Amino acid sequence: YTTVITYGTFDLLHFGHLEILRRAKDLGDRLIVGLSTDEFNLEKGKVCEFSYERRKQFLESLSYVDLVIPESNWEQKTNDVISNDADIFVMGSDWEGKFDFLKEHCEVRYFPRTKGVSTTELKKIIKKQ
Ligand code: C2G
Repeated sequence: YTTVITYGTFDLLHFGHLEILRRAKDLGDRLIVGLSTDEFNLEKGKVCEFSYERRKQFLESLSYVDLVIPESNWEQKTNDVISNDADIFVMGSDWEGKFDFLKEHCEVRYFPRTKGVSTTELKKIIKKQ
């Protein structure tokens, strides 16, 4: 029974998000997503279009996602991995190497980002309408 965990803001959910969630789920039986809270997003310098509850609703509607937990700081990943018995930690390649400290607790995998889509780009398109 393999548990996979990943983290993100997942604002304006798009196929780049779907791709990494699909690939993460494909590695195991259960996928947990640490979803950045609105407050933590401010710390990350991100302003979301959708609230935490809305973004959580979107993720929970996906067959790939089994559990959504709040991500409220940079320090919680090790405890999350341990307390959820996560076997594999997954992030997109823009984070390559940044979470290798988790390797003493679980496998760490970075997947290539999906080209041609980003929340930032989507916002630009929407704002032009
Ligand atoms: N992603 C991707 N391809 C894209 C866009 C995003 O593979 N075109 C991946 C990112 O690499 C990340 C995940 O989708 O693994 C979520 O992306 P964001 O919501 O932008 O997450 P981010 O703000 O990078 O937050 O503690 C980790 C942070 O919470 C990650």
